[in-house]
Amino acid sequence: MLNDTIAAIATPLGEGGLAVVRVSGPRALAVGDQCFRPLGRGSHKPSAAPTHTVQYGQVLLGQQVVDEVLALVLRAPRSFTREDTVEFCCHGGLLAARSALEAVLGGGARLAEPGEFTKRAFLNGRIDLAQAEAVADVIRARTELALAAANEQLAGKLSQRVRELRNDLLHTLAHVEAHIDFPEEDIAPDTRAQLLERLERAGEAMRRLLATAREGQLLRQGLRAAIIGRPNVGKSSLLNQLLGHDRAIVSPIPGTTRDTIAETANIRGLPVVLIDTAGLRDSSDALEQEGMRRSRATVTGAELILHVLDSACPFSAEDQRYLDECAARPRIVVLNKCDLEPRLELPAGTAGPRVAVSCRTGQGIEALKDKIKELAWAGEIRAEMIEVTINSRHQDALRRAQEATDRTRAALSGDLSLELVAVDLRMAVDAVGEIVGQTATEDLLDAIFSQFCVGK
Ligand SMILES: Nc1nc2c(ncn2[C@@H]2O[C@H](COP(=O)(O)OP(=O)(O)O)[C@@H](O)[C@H]2O)c(=O)[nH]1
Ligand SMILES: [Mg+2]
Repeated sequence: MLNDTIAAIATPLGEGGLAVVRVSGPRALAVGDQCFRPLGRGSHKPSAAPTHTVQYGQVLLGQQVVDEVLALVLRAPRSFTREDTVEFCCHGGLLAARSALEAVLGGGARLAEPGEFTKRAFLNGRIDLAQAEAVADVIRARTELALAAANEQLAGKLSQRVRELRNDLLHTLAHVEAHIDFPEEDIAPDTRAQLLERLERAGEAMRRLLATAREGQLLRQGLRAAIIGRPNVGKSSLLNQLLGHDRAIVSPIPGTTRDTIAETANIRGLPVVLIDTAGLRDSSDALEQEGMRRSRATVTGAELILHVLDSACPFSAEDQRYLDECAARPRIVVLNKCDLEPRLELPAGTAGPRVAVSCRTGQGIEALKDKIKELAWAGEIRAEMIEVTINSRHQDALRRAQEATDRTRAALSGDLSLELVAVDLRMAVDAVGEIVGQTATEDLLDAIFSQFCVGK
């Protein structure tokens, strides 16, 4: 598969300043030669260009000039894919990039699948699987903290810990297997104790890695926070305030927001997916009923509830219903419209922290952000906390490794046959290896790389 040459547009489709057409594979330079005409003194065809140089010229589709470009030439193995690579820096806009891509495909390249450049970087040993996933995390990062975590993983912080763990398990496995090969030599009690101690250490390393799953999920998927409350209390206004721009329609007419709106806000570096709901009140209007059905589903799936109340209105039975509905959920009671004369009296014993805000003046919004951050992430966020943050795939692999390690320990201390011990230990080694791709099936690779964009 790796002996063909792939190509794709690596930039988003649409009008823009520049678009990049990327070509990688053993024939990349030859393909480049076919469709690139160097212009001016000192410019060369890709095959004649030194590595890591930029050549100025034109892309030709047949005899037709389709764009004036800069061609970046990177020779194997000093490229992202470790293959010969040519990148054409075209004018932005759909047609120029598409025509350049067509020229490249006409020259003998084939259209790349999603994530195929990164997959080649992995298959050619430039990065491991956890680092390849980090490439996608970098692209998708929505806050600076999420980006910092992705960059740590790309730099290999997680990979290093996983490799140490796997080596430790392998070492133990080698020991056990050596004894299987010489069954007449019984395993000495102190050797057995040493092996158990090693396994204990490995189990501890797994626990420490698994403990980062929540942060990993938070940084990658964001915290889902539903904004609820009766009509006209200022839910849409609060969404706009927390986003820092107007997204939802704010209006004095109750029932304006009929659909749920979800937008990611950057709150103290954490991505928080804010969901403005259409209200949970009863209505005979079909559209509103559908809106309400979705609201209920949203509220059920949210990890945090922001219950907005109008502090300028007396407490009502409807407010009570909302309070009851989310009594047992992590919740912040947001007392909005604090710029007006206060008329609200909350019932005694209302659970959850309270923050008084005004979406009109912005008062209290920063305090609300602090409270949201506090509930999402206990304590200060320090750099070393985001060095390693595993994703759900890593979590699944580590859990299997942990179970297998626990079984190994039980078997070893219970004097079971060493063959059985070895089987479980091998499972643990393989599960840990999946994280960095040392044990990876074609299905697993497909599942990971198909989530990438084309051209990456
Ligand atoms: N005085 C005052 N009015 C507000 C405040 N927040 C929202 N409003 C007004 O309350 C009305 C309803 O707001 P909206 O955000 O649409 O409420 P929703 O129905 O809960 O989404 C609008 O007229 C807003 O301008 C506030 O903090 N102070
Ligand atoms: Mg609204």
